[in-house]
Amino acid sequence: MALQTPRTDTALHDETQVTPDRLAELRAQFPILQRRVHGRSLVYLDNAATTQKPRAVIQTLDRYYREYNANVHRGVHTLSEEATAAYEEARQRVARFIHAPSPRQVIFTRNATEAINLVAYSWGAAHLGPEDEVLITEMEHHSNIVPWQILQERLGFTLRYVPMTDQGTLDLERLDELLTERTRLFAFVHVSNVVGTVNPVERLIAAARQVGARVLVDASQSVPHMPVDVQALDPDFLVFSGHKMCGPTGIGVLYGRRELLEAMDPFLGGGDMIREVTLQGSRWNELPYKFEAGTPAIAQAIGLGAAVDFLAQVGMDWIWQHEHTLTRYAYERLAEIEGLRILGPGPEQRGGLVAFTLEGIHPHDVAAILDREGIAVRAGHHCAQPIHDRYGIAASARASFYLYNTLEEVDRLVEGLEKVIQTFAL
Ligand code: C6P
Repeated sequence: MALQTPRTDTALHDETQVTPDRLAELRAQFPILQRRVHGRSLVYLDNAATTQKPRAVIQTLDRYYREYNANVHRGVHTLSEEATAAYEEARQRVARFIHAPSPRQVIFTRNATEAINLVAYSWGAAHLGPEDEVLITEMEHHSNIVPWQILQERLGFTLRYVPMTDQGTLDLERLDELLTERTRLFAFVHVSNVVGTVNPVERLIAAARQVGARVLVDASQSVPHMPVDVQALDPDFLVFSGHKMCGPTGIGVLYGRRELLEAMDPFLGGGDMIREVTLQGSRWNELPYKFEAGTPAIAQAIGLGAAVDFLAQVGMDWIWQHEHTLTRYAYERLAEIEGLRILGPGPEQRGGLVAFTLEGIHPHDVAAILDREGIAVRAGHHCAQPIHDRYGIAASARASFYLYNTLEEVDRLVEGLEKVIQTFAL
């Protein structure tokens, strides 16, 4: 298991016991969970796509717009100073949350996708040529495939893939052969958004280091769900999205090793990322501003700061443990359903999600019928077509959990799936 030493410093609740009281108290902080959909109480199981927002985050956004909405780093007036202070404080909160050595190493982007593109264009374009290789895996989300394919067209490097086993884990036996002295970058997903596999991130980073390759970790499905310590892991780059961890949409994070970020050229040009502009040329601002051109997502960053505080208070160990309980239960109950095939490894090797197919029933039909029961799951290829190709299928249905989900909701899912099967048996 790729979990690191559990953090206790910020966890106010260190009990890992998932009690009904504790859950009810947490659920009460998410107003949307009171909603009814098609006359049924909402069962929200699409958390890998995006999570719901607690009152603390909603109120933070509301307060920003009501009380101190202004542009940052530009004005000397009170509102601008307050907005700047809150924006920079959010960066510090995020840095603390992932144990970054300095907030300067936390670059705010729009999302994980933009963070990967930033690395591709700012680092990749300067370091990759026809002799080089970039290694990714068959298990990646499109956002960690397509930027490298686009860049490959331009720069002519070789893009290689670590294959996936039938069990939905990485074929680590192939690693020695795939990581060579030509590999400049190994970019891989920490937790898969389809098969749920928790990859052995320490081992993968150590293997990359042996051949001198840089490492990018796509932590979109890990940072929201488990303690992640970037100093303990020590990747060169690590990315994630705010909206998958109780934060607003439109805000993501690139964490980077300082000397690499210092040496990289900007990704986008414009206001705020410069120290000086003349008609002859420009000089870049210091970190992190060099990578934050234009007016940033101010409210969203401040909202993300509130989200990481909320998660730290709940306790990342507790969240991981709770999701594991739900996943193990879901895995067992779903495995009882005839014709249902779960993609990926057993519950001990996976994060809080289960993607599956139902024999003879299209995943979109599964999701549409579940929706009539008030249950939100995702259907499709989940922006990971190569994984589905690997299994010879076009799509799957996926239930993904978060800190507010309950065992009763897993039961509702199973009942819903029984209805789906009955509908198609008619
Ligand atoms: N996966 C899902 O339903 P963005 O869109 O940039 O916030 O996140 C991209 C991304 C990158 N890596 C992984 C492992 C992901 O799961 C995602 C987003 C969502 O599975 C939306 S497609």
